Order: sequence, then structure tokens, then C-alpha cells
Amino acid sequence: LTIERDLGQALENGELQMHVQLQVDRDERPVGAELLMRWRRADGTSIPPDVFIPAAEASGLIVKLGYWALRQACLAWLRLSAAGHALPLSVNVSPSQFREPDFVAQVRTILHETGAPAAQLIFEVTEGLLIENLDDTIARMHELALLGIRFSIDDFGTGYSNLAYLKRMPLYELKIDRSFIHDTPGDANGTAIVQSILAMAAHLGLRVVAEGVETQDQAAFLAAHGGPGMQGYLFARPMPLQDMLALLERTA
Ligand code: G
Ligand code: G
Ligand code: G
Ligand code: MN
Ligand code: NA
Repeated sequence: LTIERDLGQALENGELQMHVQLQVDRDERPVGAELLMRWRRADGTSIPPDVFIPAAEASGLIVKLGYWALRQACLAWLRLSAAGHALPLSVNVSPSQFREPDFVAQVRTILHETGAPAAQLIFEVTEGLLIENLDDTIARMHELALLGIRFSIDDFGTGYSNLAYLKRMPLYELKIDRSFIHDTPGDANGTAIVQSILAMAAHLGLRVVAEGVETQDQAAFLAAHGGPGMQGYLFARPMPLQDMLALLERTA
């Protein structure tokens, strides 16, 4: 297919954009936002990230796209901060990017060049990162944590949740995969999984964000069971930064 070839040009052609999705607390106050990449081609068609992110990973382009995304996140934070909304921003970091030999140096460079504070960035990594070279991965996480970067495990519960590893990592947050939230509170198994993750996170001193919150029932359940951060269509869709700024102004 032509996706890989076109994706190589997409960045130069200005076809990529970072959208942002707000995260709220149980009182619906903004507590953060996740940056999500979007590809809208010149002909007006959109390619979903489920399609182009795996293609970018397969071709190695994800490294270039990932640094671009991180830079956009830093710039987004500066814009939010200037408007009085200094929310921590979450960025997805793919395993192949995280394993680049000069990843830490590149992150430092982007922080220095933009002037964004590391402590306002959360790197979302998946459990897939933890399959190989665990000692190197954890050492690298500690290096980045020393800069001030915080870490979140994305899609938590769907991968290799080796709990012994969790204790060794400088973790800040778990993001409960939206498949479990979808099954809450109607389904007994889904609900049990969500409650177990919330309890475990509380014991480990980790913040939690529930992903894919779409209904008031889900939000009410979460509020009654520890009140994690929430992200989902019920509160806000991923949208251009401009639109999120307007939303923050309206609800401030
Ligand atoms: O909205 P959603 O369709 O944005 O995202 C689909 C998938 O693509 C998710 O698994 C998400 O983590 C991934 N994704 C979205 N944006 C980025 C990005 O900037 N970098 C990486 N590595 N993955 C992303
Ligand atoms: O780490 P290094 O020796 O390159 O630091 C040089 C200067 O940059 C120091 O003033 C240090 O405080 C600052 N600095 C180090 N890390 C970061 C960072 O992650 N972000 C920003 N904005 N400044 C940093
Ligand atoms: O990085 P991650 O896989 O967590 O990306 C979040 C994904 O979830 C993105 O594809 C985003 O568009 C999607 N998303 C965000 N809110 C909702 C929601 O309420 N419902 C569903 N089904 N998807 C959501
Ligand atoms: Mn994510
Ligand atoms: Na996720």
C-alpha cells in the first residue's frame, strides 16, 4: 500500500496535526489532556491512527513523527500556560522510539529548545515496552524521571501486567483501558477488574485515569470508587488545541 510512502511526505506537507483530549476529575474540573495524532490528507480524507501508527512503527517513521509530536506537545503546553491553563499533557511514546539510543538526549534537546517544563509532560507507554530489555527500559525511565518526566501505562490491563515490574518503575499513573470502562458498571467481570485496578493503584500510590468514559453511569461509578481522572466522549472528544482552549475558557 501507499500509506508508508505518503506518511513520509505527510509531515512535510503539513497534513499531520496533534489533537488534544481533555481529562477531568470527578467534579468535571480539567486535570490534564492527551495529545493524539491526526492525519488529514490534502484530498480531505482522514487516515485513522489505528492504521497509520502501526505503519509508522513498521517503517521506522514513528521516530521522526514521535519527536515532532513531542515538540508539538511542548508548544501546546506553552500556549495553554500562557492562556492560564497550565495542565499537564500526556504524549504517547511508542516502544521503538523509546528504545532509540539517543532518545533521552533528543527529549532534552526538545525541552531546551522549546522551554517547556519536563514536569508538565507525562509519557504514555504501553505494556509492550516491558517485554524486552526490561533493565535497560527501567534505567532509561529513571533517567527521564530525573529530568522531571512522568510515566503512565497506557491501555493498562490488556498486556503484560507483571506487577513486580510496576514496583521497579518510576510510575506516576495507570490508564485503565477503555474496554474495561465500557463493561462498567453493567458487567460484573468488567466492574471487578476496574475496582481491582483502582484498589491496586491506591495501594501503590499511583494516579489513575479511566479511558473511554462515555456515559453518566460510568462516571458515577468511577466517582463512587475512588474518583480517578476521566477521559472520554462524555466530557470532550479529541479536538484541535484552539477548540480545547475555547472549551476551557467557557467552563472556567
Ligand atoms: O484516537 P485514537 O484513534 O487517537 O488513537 C488510536 C491509537 O493511536 C491509540 O492507541 C493511540 O495511543 C495511538 N496514537 C495516537 N496518537 C499517537 C502518537 O502521537 N504517538 C503514538 N505513538 N501513538 C499515538
Ligand atoms: O542538563 P544540562 O546540563 O544540559 O542543563 C543545562 C541547563 O538546562 C541547566 O540550567 C538546567 O537546569 C536546564 N535543564 C536541564 N534539564 C532541563 C529540562 O528538562 N528542561 C528545561 N527546560 N531545562 C533543563
Ligand atoms: O493512546 P490510546 O490508545 O489510549 O488512545 C486513546 C484512544 O481512545 C484514541 O483512539 C481516542 O480517540 C479514543 N477515545 C477517547 N475517548 C473515547 C471514548 O469515550 N470512547 C471511545 N470508544 N474511544 C475514545
Ligand atoms: Mn494513550
Ligand atoms: Na489507551
